Amino acid sequence: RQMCIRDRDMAILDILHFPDTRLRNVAKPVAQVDASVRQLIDDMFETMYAAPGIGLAAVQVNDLRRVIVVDTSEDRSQALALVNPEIIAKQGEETMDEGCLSVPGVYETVQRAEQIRFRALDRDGNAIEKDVDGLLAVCIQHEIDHLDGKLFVDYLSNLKRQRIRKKLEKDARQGGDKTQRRRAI
Ligand code: GNR
Ligand code: NI
Repeated sequence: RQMCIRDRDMAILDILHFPDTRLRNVAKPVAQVDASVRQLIDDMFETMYAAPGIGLAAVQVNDLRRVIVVDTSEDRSQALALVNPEIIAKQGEETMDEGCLSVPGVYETVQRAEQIRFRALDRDGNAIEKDVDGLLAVCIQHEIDHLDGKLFVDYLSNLKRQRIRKKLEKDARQGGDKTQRRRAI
């Protein structure tokens, strides 16, 4: 018999799609970065890279802990896991075309802060504080929004958001988004 305790393997988790009301849940702070949080982080990385995406928030996989993962590098070498992330300063404005794994196939322009300073715990439970800008700053703001039940489509007009909701409801009725269907054939 094997005597050591072994973590289970990583897993690709199901991502919730707008307008699923579970995406409106507000995540709760993590009290301790323990083995179960590290398992969640590993599963979220696998899910994000497989999607593929540049970020993922736990709320998107129906887990209500304040955990996000991001990697905005071309070669997927800049994995960053943040627990209880908080933006402590913002500067400037930037508009960028955004997409979201929970709103598949939709890309719209959103305005956010250009630079941010954030505080968080890393995968080892150590406190980190950092200044970032560009795509990484946009991505972290997008992910922290998810932890507060907010989606990028909330920044669009009611009319645009309603159109997107109808399109995704139709996609769901027809059995998943087009990318997944195409891949399955
Ligand atoms: O993969 C993603 N791409 C992206 C592009 C521009 C701005 C934000 C993002 S985040 C998104 C992944 C996602 O949905 N994270 O929550
Ligand atoms: Ni998203």
